[in-house]
Amino acid sequence: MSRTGVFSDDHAGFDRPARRTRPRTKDRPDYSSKPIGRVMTIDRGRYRCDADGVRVTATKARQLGRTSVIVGDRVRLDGDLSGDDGTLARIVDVVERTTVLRRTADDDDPYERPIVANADQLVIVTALADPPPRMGMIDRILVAGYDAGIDPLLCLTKADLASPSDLVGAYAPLDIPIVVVQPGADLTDLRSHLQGRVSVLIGHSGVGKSTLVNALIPGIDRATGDVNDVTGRGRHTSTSAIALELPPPGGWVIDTPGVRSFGLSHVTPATVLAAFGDLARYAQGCPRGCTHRATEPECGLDQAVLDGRLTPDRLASFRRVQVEENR
Ligand SMILES: Nc1nc2c(ncn2[C@@H]2O[C@H](COP(=O)(O)OP(=O)(O)OP(=O)(O)O)[C@@H](O)[C@H]2O)c(=O)[nH]1
Ligand SMILES: [Mg+2]
Ligand SMILES: [Zn+2]
Repeated sequence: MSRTGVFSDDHAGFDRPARRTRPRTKDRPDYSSKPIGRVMTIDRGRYRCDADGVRVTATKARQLGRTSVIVGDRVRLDGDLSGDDGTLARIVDVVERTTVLRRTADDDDPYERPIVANADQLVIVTALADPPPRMGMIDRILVAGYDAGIDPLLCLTKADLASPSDLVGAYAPLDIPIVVVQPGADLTDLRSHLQGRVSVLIGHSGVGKSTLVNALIPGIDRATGDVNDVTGRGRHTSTSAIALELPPPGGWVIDTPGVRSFGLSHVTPATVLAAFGDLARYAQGCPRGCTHRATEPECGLDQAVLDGRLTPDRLASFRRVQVEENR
């Protein structure tokens, strides 16, 4: 077919009347009265759900097609909800998500990977040593949280191995809650932050996410793993995300597998700047359209460093996570 032929075909398509879509209620049944469960974990196409305290295993109904169902989703359940051994319920609908935490494999990866749904708190778990803390990682997870509209909480573990003062100092300007823990620590402060909320724990392998969950939920017995002496990294002990209910006064924590990287190709520069709340005010003096990159001659952020209002570390940390617009 000639080139012009292709073009005229396209135009013919343009003039075709839009396919009529029938109202949704006629397309499929109304499931709004079906009970709601929360997806706790997913294993080989089986969705383990909590339905009012009953543990129900479900499959995804065929009519949901490619609709994704992820840990933390609230789903309408149909079929056998007894939770008895060998019974299977069906997920017939997914309740609109309040939040979705996403990451990409790296900053060039076009595919967003939703991690969890409906979390309202993002607990950035960082070990003070073994594995050593990486501010770049903390910053990236922070940005993803702001992008998703999830409140951050910085949880510094292994305070028995190193002092938290440097990291606490570095993040103090951001005004986010910080809790410091170590084996046998009093968890009252952490518990009060988790109470009544759905919190997702994110961090490198080996930082102690599952150890924390075990301390918070008596008898839960999540597997924990050693940190490799040679690489200084965890061994990716947890392999899938799981949502677990906290004892009274309640709330949920979602333990996730350790992440190696946290790509942000789905995030815009404005979101990144908003995540660095203390920097936004220095950027008010920037020329119009300033990208705030190191190559901008008159960026207000560089000026703030020169004036001593902003530390070079903090600016460097912001520039590390800067992403291209509309990538
Ligand atoms: N010294 C010390 N060790 C800790 C602390 N918290 C956890 N650990 C140890 O760190 C290792 C890794 O802990 P995990 O809880 O398995 O880490 P994780 O973040 O769940 O790791 P992944 O599941 O691989 O992502 C285990 O050997 C824990 O006993 C702490 O506060 N101090
Ligand atoms: Mg774990
Ligand atoms: Zn600027």
